[in-house]
Amino acid sequence: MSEKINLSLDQVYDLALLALTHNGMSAAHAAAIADVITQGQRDECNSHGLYRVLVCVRTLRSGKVSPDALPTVTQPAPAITRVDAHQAYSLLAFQTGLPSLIEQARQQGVAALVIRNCFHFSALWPEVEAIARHGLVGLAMTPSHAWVAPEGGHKGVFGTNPLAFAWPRPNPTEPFVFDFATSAIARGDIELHARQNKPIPLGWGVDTNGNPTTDARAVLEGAMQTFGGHKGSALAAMIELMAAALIGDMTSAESMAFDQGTGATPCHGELLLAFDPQRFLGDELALNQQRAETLFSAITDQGARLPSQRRFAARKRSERDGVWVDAALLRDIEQLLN
Ligand code: NDP
Ligand code: PYC
Repeated sequence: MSEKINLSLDQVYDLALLALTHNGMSAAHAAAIADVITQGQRDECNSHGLYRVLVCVRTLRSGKVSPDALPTVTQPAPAITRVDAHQAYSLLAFQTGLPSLIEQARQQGVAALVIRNCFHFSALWPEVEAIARHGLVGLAMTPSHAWVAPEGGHKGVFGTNPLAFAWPRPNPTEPFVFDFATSAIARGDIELHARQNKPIPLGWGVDTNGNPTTDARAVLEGAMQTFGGHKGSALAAMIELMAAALIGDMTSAESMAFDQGTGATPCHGELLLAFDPQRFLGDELALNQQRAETLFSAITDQGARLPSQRRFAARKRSERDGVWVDAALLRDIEQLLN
């Protein structure tokens, strides 16, 4: 077992913030990023927690990302809010566009938030959870880099293309949330296996010759596989269409070409949708919320778990006890402060 060190959530946030600002990021961007990194570490989503500080600083040092550009908002159609991140990270752009997304969804019933020209590293559940906290249903998707082969192929075409969904539930219950890559696993998880010299399960990817392998580094050089074969492959293609072609931003292949091998965070767009149940249902809202609760009970009453149940349990534990962070990762982050 690798050595672990206990940190409070405030310590996680402060470390992320310091590493980012020390490497030239503006206070506003660093705060937005440190907040989401802390949420990832808190919910024990290690591939999108403190590990991402390394990637963000590598991206800052590559000179590709703007450390301080402020997002600007336009409204190309009544239900569409567009935020241009101007080649900075996505999270400040999301924070900037969220109030308009919520307001438009309340007015029109359905609304979209389009984020363009952003460097994007983060898990999507913090964003759909933020939408659900306003009583709205949220859906989010984004491309990444063309690391994932289509079903039946062996060369990267798709990104790891996550899809996230949140359904608000009556307080004090947490929303129903799922958030998964359309690859068999997030690339970050394969990178963590490679860092720790651990084998990966078959089915996560193939080597450069297209052969299945349990060697994490061979998959990082070869191609990742989709989850659920042709089904994940089709969903990954949909995300390239919806969150790249439809919003006028880069596909995963284009983002990878733009990177020029620097290993920076992928640069592309993101699409978020919000639906207002009150607008869909009017005075039938309570009845239909109850029908949703019946569905959730049918899952949990037989011993199955809801997606995000593990994460919400981890959140409670971390808020009480702090988080256990890999000591080697902490050493690598501390190196970034020199
Ligand atoms: P996982 O396979 O770990 O989990 C996917 C989802 O399935 C989670 O909501 C999880 O809930 C749920 N789940 C897992 N096991 C069960 C189960 N037995 N029963 C019910 N639900 C279950 O995620 P991925 O590796 O695919 O993705 C990890 C993260 O990486 C995501 O947050 C994603 O947004 C992020 N990512 C970001 C990218 C980007 O470009 N920005 C690219 C790719 C991924 P729980 O969390 O509670 O286990
Ligand atoms: O883990 O696949 C991933 C990923 C790509 C971009 C950010 N996270």
